[in-house]
Amino acid sequence: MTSHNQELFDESQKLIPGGVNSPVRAFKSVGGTPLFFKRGQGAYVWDADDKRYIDYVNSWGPMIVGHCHPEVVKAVQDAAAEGLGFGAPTASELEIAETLCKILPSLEMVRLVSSGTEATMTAIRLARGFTGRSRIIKFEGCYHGHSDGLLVKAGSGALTFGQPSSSGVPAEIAGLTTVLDYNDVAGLEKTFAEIGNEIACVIVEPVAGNMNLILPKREFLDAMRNLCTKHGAVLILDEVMSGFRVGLQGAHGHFGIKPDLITLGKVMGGGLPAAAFGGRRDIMQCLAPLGAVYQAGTLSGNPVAVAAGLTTLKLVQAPGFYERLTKIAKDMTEGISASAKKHGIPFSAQSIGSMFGLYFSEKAPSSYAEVMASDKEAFNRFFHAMLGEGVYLAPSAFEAGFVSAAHSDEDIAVTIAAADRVFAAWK
Ligand code: HOZ
Repeated sequence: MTSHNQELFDESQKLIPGGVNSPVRAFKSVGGTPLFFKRGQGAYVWDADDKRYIDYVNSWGPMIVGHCHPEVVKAVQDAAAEGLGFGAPTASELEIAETLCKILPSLEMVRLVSSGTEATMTAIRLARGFTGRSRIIKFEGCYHGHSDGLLVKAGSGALTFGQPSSSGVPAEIAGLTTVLDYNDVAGLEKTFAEIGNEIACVIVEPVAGNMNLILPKREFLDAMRNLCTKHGAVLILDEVMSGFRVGLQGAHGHFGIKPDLITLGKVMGGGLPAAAFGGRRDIMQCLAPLGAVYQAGTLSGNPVAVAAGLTTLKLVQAPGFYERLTKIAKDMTEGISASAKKHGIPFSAQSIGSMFGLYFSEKAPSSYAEVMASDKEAFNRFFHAMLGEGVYLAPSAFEAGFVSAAHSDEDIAVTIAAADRVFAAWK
């Protein structure tokens, strides 16, 4: 019998480039046919063939309370019944701004946008407007959305297809982006010593999740903070992925590092398109209509998206919420690692908060080069075998995974047992 996934993919490719609306969905690096999903509930998603999977992609991060949480769905329905959008201020925008600023003391002011790409793109423009400088620093393998100057040696889908620097980006723009190695303090110091007074900002994922999961070294975080302060550059922590994932206060709260600006998305939209950037008041006051740095959006602060985000942000503040997520992510990575060890397979895994990384290498990588040295073919084989077992992991060796509050202890045990069967048959 033909798979409905295959039929849908065949038809989609006739109308949609590559059959997908975002490249990383295309299964290009793992091979095979992308799954077309029709339903999600709690920890599970169902594909077009009605096969159920335990979901560790969680819409690439947002579904931290699980799919279709009844309170989130109700809030969305209630908001939709009042109006799908006004293109004018609403009380719920104020409420989510208050919520964000209360949870994250680094936010003195915040502006809502609709996607992580918008948030990072605007944060960079703001840093340039504030400093009057043009150059930016990013790190190889970090992904900050798809605006021109950030698609230079990027991670996520760009990395998946072996094209980390996009065609179509003018050399004049790419030339303003200096790319350094993640966790490389000496590289940072050297660059600041050479061109420190030209650097508008450093943008970084404080926990990198778009080249698999890479944890920051303490000295790397401190060096970025100190060098930006010393040279008058803006430190932008891109917490689109790690925000409300590593913990309630994101990676910067976890590590105790003070940003000048942060970017948020994913969880704060509860699955709908809402994102934000914010930080120091003196910088944020440069934004129009107060200042000369322009940014706008018809859908910014959309009431339905804000309702989903607000309700999700309420749910994640429940006592013990992050403790449990941290525990199940750790239980799972330790369980899968122990199984790989038992079967003599070079493998490692780690987690932080509700994010996890699985690597076909002896030890967890700490740089882009180490990620690239891991066994990608082994990951692809594992990915497909786990799909067969009813476990949906990100379809790329270069993405972090996510647990949600809907994953039960039983789901975690089932996943570890599935990995054990896969490794037992590995030869
Ligand atoms: N940041 C997400 C994955 N790393 C984006 C998902 C996408 O590119 O579709």
